[in-house]
Amino acid sequence: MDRIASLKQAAFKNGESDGFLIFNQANLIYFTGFSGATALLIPKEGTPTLYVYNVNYEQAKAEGKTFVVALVRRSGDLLECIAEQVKALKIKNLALDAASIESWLALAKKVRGTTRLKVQGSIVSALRKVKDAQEIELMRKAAELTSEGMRVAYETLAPGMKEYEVAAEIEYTMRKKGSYGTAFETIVASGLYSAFPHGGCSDREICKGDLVVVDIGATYKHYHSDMTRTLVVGKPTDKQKKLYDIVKKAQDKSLEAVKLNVKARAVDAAARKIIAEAGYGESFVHNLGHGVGLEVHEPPVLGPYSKEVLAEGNVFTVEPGIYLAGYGGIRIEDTVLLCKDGVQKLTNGPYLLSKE
Ligand SMILES: [Mn+2]
Repeated sequence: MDRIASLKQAAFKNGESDGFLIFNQANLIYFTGFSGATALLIPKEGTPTLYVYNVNYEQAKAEGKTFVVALVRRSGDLLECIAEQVKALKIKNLALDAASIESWLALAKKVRGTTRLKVQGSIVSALRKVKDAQEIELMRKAAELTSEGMRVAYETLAPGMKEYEVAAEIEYTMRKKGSYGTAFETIVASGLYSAFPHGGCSDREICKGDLVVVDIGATYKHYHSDMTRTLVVGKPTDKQKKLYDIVKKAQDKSLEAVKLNVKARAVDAAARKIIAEAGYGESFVHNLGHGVGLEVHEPPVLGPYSKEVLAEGNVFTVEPGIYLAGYGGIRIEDTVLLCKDGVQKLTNGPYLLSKE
């Protein structure tokens, strides 16, 4: 079933809504495959309307063949165009995936007396959590490119290099092999900066003995991926080895816990238990993982407070870490796919603490 048909089934089946308005950029790409649209109106019956500005109009007509393409001449006209169409189609209950407060109030005013608005973003989010075959293929490709980048990170890292030089080699390779861009700003965080989960990438020179957290992601046709490895430039100390083994074991145990219909928080707990038992519970300062897809962070969340249940077709990260301020940090992350018969790693690469 195509994605719009799935949305219609989920949103309109009980008669609560008879139209769905999509504003969120990733959701627009999900339903249209096109990144230049501003809004999409999906009525219960008939052809959806794609709203685009002049700058993207010709491309939308070329790429959005299954939609009515409506030209919006000025930004102030968008809600007016939508309101007219909503009234023409006699939509009584319009669901929205998201809207700014200003847009919501303005649209509500324009359709007052004819149409009620309600937020139903979770319907789209539930669809997007379960990747279809086409999405999985694109995500495999994105993950493959990311793994290539990580291979280059291992090859390149050496004392005396600046963090940004390593990032440049990684990004060059991913791009050269077909990546459309990076899923987020590349992290090459060395020394004390490795203790900051979002340590970034600076002009710092990498020193012998440093822990270096490399967190990267390629994109492929709008799909993201996410992978982290940590290594020591030079010979690791006993403490570095010990911390690495704890994090690796936490990842292994949580991956063992990933199964169909398992609570996401149970998977988080499997990793957290290993780290806590080793005495570093307070130093695992983030969730175990997050969904990946058209966005690098999307549902399902794998954390202690998550209410999600994992299902076939979910793609998410498994990324335990230990961060010790004033010392350094270690994180290991892979993007994985939950299949009928178990979990599959989409990102692939060795788990080596050092090249020595
Ligand atoms: Mn991540």
